[in-house]
Amino acid sequence: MSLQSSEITPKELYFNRRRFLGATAGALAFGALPASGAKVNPLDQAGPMHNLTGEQPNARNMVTTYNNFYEFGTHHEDPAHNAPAWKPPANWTISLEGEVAKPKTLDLDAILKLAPVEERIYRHRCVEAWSLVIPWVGIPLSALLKQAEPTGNAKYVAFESYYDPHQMLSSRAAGIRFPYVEGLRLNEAMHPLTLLAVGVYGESLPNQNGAPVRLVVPWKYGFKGIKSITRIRFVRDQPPTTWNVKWGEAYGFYSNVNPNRDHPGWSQRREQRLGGGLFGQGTSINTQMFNGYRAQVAGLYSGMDLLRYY
Ligand SMILES: Nc1nc2c(c(=O)[nH]1)N[C@H]1C(S)=C(S)[C@@H](COP(=O)(O)O)O[C@H]1N2
Ligand SMILES: [Mo]
Repeated sequence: MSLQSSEITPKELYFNRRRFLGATAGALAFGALPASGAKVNPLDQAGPMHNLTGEQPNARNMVTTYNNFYEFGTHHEDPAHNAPAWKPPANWTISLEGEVAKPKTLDLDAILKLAPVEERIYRHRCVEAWSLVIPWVGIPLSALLKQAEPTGNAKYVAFESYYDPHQMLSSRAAGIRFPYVEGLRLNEAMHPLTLLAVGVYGESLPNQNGAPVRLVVPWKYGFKGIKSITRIRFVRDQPPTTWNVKWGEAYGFYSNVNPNRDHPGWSQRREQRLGGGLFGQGTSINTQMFNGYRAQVAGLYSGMDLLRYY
């Protein structure tokens, strides 16, 4: 299937410093090479931006200061205060393990060469019923997963975040188990909308948004978008996931955005789209099935009772 891009957003809608369509990428397209020895930032070569929402992205300031990253605090403002001091290991790698023909460990440079780096604007619907519109930069996760050549036994993909107890909260203080883990069914992980993000707003990910590399699954609640990934395992059985272990009735394995399946504590029918309004409190809007990506992803769940497999 191909991605339905509702439009290519005019660059002024996004940021006046969206360099790639203007300076850098244009120059590269016309054959001008960077000065010899200069390292080209793959983010500078991102192709045209695809807006998969038809909506205008939130202001950068909102997306980088209103976060969930329990390793750096349990309040929305905490990660922007605490995460910037964190020094991720210099040579970040992701290992591919488990039910694969070719287990391997790749560093970020290698990962960014696997597919053209893209910019995609997605809706981001947190399970807490707020939402944002975010311009990510990354590659399809499938490009990375294929490298390991998953065997026929690989039915699910399990992800693990980096965890350093000396620089991050304890599990006890955060109230969830660390390292943070997440999981997808293999065909969800291979879906072309599933993004391995390395940037946002045309720049590398700020620590609070999951530096240097995180998952974005736009038709699922935000907590499926595991941050600061170091390890990916292909497995036979549905893997444990952090929020499901914490409270299964509230946080299902699938966690597809579904206005018909309430959280035990609140309705999921509507969401607060943050950013607008007199005080930046946003506006209340209807939540869409699969967060508005029904046409692209409903086929993954045909025949499944989505109130049972929530
Ligand atoms: N490792 C880790 N990943 C995580 C979380 C977390 O606490 N730890 N929070 C999740 C939740 S609940 C959401 S809504 C998104 C938030 O991403 P953002 O801060 O970039 O908007 O990250 C998800 N990924
Ligand atoms: Mo969330």
